[in-house]
Amino acid sequence: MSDEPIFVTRPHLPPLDDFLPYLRQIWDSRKLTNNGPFHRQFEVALGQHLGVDHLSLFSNGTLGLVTALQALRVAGEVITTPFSFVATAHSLLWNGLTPVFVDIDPDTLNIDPRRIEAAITAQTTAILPVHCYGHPCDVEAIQAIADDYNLKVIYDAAHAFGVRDATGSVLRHGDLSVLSFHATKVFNTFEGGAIVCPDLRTKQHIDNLKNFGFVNETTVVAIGINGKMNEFSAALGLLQLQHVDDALEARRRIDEAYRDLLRDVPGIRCIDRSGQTVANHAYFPILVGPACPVGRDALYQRLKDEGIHGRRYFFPLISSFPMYRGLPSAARAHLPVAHEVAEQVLCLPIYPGLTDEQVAKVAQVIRTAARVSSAPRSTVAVAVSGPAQALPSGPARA
Ligand code: T4K
Repeated sequence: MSDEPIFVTRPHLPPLDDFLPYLRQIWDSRKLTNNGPFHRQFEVALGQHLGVDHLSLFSNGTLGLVTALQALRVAGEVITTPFSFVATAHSLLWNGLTPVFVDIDPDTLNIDPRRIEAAITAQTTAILPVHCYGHPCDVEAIQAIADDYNLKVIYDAAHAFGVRDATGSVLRHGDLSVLSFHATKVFNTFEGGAIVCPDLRTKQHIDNLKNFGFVNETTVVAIGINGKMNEFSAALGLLQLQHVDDALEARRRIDEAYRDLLRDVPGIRCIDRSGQTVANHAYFPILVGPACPVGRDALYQRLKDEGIHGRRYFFPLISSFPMYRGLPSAARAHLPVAHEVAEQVLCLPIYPGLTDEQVAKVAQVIRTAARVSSAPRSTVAVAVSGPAQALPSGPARA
């Protein structure tokens, strides 16, 4: 087996030769950005792929979040989760908003809707939940609260590309949903993002906002920003759409293999994905509980010593960072579940191209560290580039 380091993820890219004709077109046309032909094609193709009617492409997910909050004129306090990537809350500070952290559900690791109501004040105008690791939030409960209190709901859907629940794309919920196509995501355009909008009018407003507020050559109608996706990213996105289903299927098999290989390790919990009709297997988080003979940080280090670079997403909690820790809602006593999870979580490597040997190696290091017999109960082949007949088949269902 190769001794190359195994990272938590590796960007999925199409064959370079397939991308060269797109580059040639960009070179020939000299159209590099500002709503070029690839941008227009990709926007349409992506909407069709995701099953949403209106979306606006962005240069990254963070600018998408910042702009979504601007577009809905969110003010005052916004209820959000502390268990996310720091960009979620930073988008609030960039808009002069006050984050109000609410604890998470111990099963889904998403914001706990049962705790939202108690956090609402006269200043609350919106909820910013995150479909963490691509697991859908309890969208119905969140919407019911938003309706009762007249709050906007903006989903940070950075992890939720392609995720579907019983009613269709999870991206159709709330007032807006924001995707990320960063290199580390299940679907990447090098860097990129998108805002999913409920109607054309909102999309047009957001299109203006991401282009400095221009509506034509001489008219500026809003304090916009530069959030536009360039032609290179849009062209890559178009090409990536041809490969994304295979990539998600490869991830599904790895997810299934980890679950099988880690099933009998004491104190290790894999997160249940019930509620998703179609999952995207964006991350493979495990929780290393007290019943595990090795602690989370020791396990993280043991893996690292073996060249396996898992990540403790999302430790520390956002509420622990200096710019947030003074907020009343950031108090540890207020967020017991989030703290416990952040201290136990470890995301294992998962990406198309991770071989069955590598998956087995990751599981074996964990089993050895936890002093479980080296022979797993059963073995699942996960050769994502190997012969399909040896592998579990079927659609990417949770
Ligand atoms: N909301 C949520 C919930 C998010 O998770 C994120 C981003 C956002 C909003 C903001 O969306 P963007 O503005 O990014 O579109 C990474 C990503 O930079 C970040 O996009 C992502 N979330 C976050 C969860 O993870 P780091 O600092 O952990 O990335 P980094 O560079 O350490 O990469 C992790 C591993 O991936 C590396 O060890 C190797 C591999 N890698 C990474 C890159 C960038 C590659 O093989 N090639 C690459 O080009 O934050």
